[in-house]
Amino acid sequence: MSRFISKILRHQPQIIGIEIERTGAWADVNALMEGINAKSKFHIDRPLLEQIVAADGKGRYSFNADGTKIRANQGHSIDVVIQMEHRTPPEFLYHGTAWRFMGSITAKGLLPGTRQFVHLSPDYATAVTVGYRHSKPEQPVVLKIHAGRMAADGYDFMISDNGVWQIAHVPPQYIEITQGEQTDE
Ligand code: HQG
Repeated sequence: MSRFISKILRHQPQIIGIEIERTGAWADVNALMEGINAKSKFHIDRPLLEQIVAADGKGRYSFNADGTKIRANQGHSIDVVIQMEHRTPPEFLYHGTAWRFMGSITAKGLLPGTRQFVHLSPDYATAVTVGYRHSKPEQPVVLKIHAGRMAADGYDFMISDNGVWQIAHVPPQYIEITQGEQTDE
């Protein structure tokens, strides 16, 4: 159910016949629930939706102040504008991916693909989990991003409300391929 909601709020609201506001990426909560109930195999009510939002391990969703609207905090492919904090990053951020993408990544750097931004993880372990989504059953490759150097060179980093770092592009010269286990120290 959470995956389905994420698909609706980030990528394809039209599959249940709802709209997402461009500014803020908000969807009307009642429209979302009615759309899901009318046009999918799922059944949802307000308590279940609140439970999904509260229980989400990555804080993927937020309600607005009066609880009438809901959004995904990051990860959109549809054209929305979410206010994100522009923040100086730590010296290193991480990106987990699959080895089969490395030829292209080495040549072009990290590109957002269908999403609005490249997503970077604050730590190695999170990047491993993200990388597995594309590399399974093989081990992912974890890239160490020289974020501090990028920031010093004028690159603009943002962080979503749920703590995912976002950037438009990471050029190849800031990307280091890590070998095996590594800690942040
Ligand atoms: C790769 C999940 C070829 C990139 C996660 C990635 C994340 C390139 C794939 C969030 C490339 C895009 C996003 C290039 C990048 N050539 N491939 N030049 N540049 N790629 O799923 O970062 O669970 O759109 O390495 O936790 O994997 O959905 O991005 O493998 O935060 O909330 O192109 O999705 O969050 O894949 O994951 P994705 P991602 P949720």
